Amino acid sequence: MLDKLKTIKTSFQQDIAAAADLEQWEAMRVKYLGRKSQLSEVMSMMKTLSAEQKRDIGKQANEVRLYLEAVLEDMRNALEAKGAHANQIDVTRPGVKTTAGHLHPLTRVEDEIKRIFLSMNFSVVEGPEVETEHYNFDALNIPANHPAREMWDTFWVKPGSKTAGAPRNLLRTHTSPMQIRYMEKHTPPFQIIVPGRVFRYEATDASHEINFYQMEGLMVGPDVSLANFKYIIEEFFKEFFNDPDMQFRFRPSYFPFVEPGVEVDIKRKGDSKWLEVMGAGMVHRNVLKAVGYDPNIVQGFAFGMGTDRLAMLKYKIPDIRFFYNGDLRFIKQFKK
Ligand code: YSA
Repeated sequence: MLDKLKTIKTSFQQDIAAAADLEQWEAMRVKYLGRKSQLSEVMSMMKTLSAEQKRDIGKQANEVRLYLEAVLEDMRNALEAKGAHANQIDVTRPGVKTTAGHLHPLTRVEDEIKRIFLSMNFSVVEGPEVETEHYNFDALNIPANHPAREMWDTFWVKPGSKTAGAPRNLLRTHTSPMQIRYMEKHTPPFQIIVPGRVFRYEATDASHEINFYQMEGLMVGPDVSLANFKYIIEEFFKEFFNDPDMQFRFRPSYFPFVEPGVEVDIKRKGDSKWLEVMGAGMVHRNVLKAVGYDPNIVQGFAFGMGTDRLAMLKYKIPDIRFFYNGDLRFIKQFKK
């Protein structure tokens, strides 16, 4: 037992030199003075000894205990004085530069579009990404089996109900369904834009994604005309591309929910060819009637543009897939 007491003391002396903070100090205290320590083992064996041995070994064991306690106490005071708490901040160390995140280029472009339309008194509204067939197609004057449905390759959502005739759901193929949802609940005059994510079941390439963003616009009121549309949209693009002298071309086009329908092309300073930037038109009489408006009293224009395509033009990005592949080397270029 005397040998054991000696070993405890030697091993303590070696160990204690390594205690650099209060956490390690506590581990040391438990190891040498805790209930399961070797010293406590020696103490509990005392009762097996004769009275004489007890006196002798008991005295030595007590001395070792007092020694351990004294050294530990000194050590603790020293560590506390140094402020060496395990979690303590060392204020003398040099600071670490924090890296702040930043907005994705598509978010920046969407924000910029919103800013311009808000300045023209438009409101921003949003709608669901999972839509019903009714809002995405039927209410927009695109009944089932209409060939125009081919314009929007669709991701259908598995039906939750097997009931025949239950409404079918889909991932919205454009932001136009929000025109209907908004008109059903509001009375003209109003002007809104609808930013949002849309989905199409089509092959991807440098200018096509299956998931991309659109910005819808709708203005309805008495005497709203195509001339109003032309003015607003020209103001918008001039500001968006910061090019007051850009040229515009309005070509006839077809969308079932407008009549007439137009396609807008722009040519900016330095562009060698016309760039197609949006589909638009005067809201079709059938659509106005379906939401309970009288088309002889109110008219409206609507438009839809691809946010990704505008971002590509603004920042000269050759491939839409860069926006989505999560490569930080690309994204970090858009830090302001
Ligand atoms: C037309 C008339 C209105 O009164 C209102 C809205 C519209 C737009 C219509 N809802 C629509 O979706 N037309 S579109 O199929 O031609 O798409 C509009 C824009 O989305 C395109 O001009 C293009 O910029 C973008 N787009 C279409 N498919 C895309 C895409 N962007 C990326 N990937 C795709 N796969």
